[in-house]
Amino acid sequence: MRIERITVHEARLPVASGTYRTSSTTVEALDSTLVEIVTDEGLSGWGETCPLGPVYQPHHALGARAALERIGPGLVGTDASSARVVAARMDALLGGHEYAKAAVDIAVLDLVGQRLGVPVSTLLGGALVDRVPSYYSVIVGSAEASARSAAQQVDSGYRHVQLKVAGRDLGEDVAAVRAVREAIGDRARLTVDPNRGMTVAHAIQFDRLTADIPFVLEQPCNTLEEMELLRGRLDHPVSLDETTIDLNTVLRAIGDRICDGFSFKVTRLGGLTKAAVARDLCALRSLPHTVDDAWGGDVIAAACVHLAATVEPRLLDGVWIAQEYIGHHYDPDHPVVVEHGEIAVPQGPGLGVRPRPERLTGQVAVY
Ligand code: 0XW
Ligand code: MG
Repeated sequence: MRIERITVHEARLPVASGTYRTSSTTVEALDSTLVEIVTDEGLSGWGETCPLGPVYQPHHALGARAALERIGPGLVGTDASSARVVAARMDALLGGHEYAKAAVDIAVLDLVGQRLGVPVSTLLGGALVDRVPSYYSVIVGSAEASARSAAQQVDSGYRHVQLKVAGRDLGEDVAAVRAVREAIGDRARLTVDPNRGMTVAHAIQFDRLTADIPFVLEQPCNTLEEMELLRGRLDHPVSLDETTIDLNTVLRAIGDRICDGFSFKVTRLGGLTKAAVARDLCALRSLPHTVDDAWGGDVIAAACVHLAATVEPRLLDGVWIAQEYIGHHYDPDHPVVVEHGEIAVPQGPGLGVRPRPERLTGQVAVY
């Protein structure tokens, strides 16, 4: 099964509610990059990578496309029956740029699954469940707005809420956390995510001022070194998101006991093949983690859900997908959706979703 053609597509994904806001960035529309790999046997596999704008992390849409321009022509003719073979070829063509290579890795697993007639979750070790829990991300806002949104989502079935904070007065963050806790009580677990927006001193003060409220504090500070300074000084458990830039950092964070869990982004780690290694490292130390991506449509959502289905349920902290904020599907016949706080694992071979090209914005390149 050789790669005959690679088409790079783009999809403009407006935020249905208007804006998505974290401490560091506000976005109104996302620019997603999709990779379609066609083989000499006539199969086509899909992958997707969609950074949350250019500021959330050091990845951006045009960077992904530039990397694919460098890699794409050299992949034509490569054996697509092994993600490892394709990964080695990509590394020989371009160093780094894992978030772009991730889209190719996902597309190759989609192809292999279709060829073998099995879902991608089977290639990743096998699904343990047929539905995975999701969580709702409440954007930075006033205490009242945050509490209203959190309560609404818990009423609709979510059992885990992530509250975005930071980038403003500490008192406002404390008020928002208190209001959300009052609104949802014990009906849902709470994660509070400053998205790197706190200093070490702020994080310690914030932790003390909210010590009576149970939540996980996700990535309060900017660097791994700052996160390391928090070790042993907080009451709340801590998870890492943005600083887990690669598998080596995950290994270091686990070995150095910097965190109690992770919020993983599949494309940041380099795709499903590498994210599955992160899953296994976490299992060794019973560390809970999410399986998410920064943004994107049905393709990356399906990829996350397939991997999440293979995670020991007690360690799966949820699967965030952008669907709630998009209101658009590439594959209206097999949309990946949250229902009552859960997502069904796509059935059928491969990823189980087939984007309709007319539902994307256009073709960027053909190799
Ligand atoms: C909630 N997310 C998974 C979606 C946005 O990309 C931000 C991210 C996070 O946890 O930082
Ligand atoms: Mg986060």
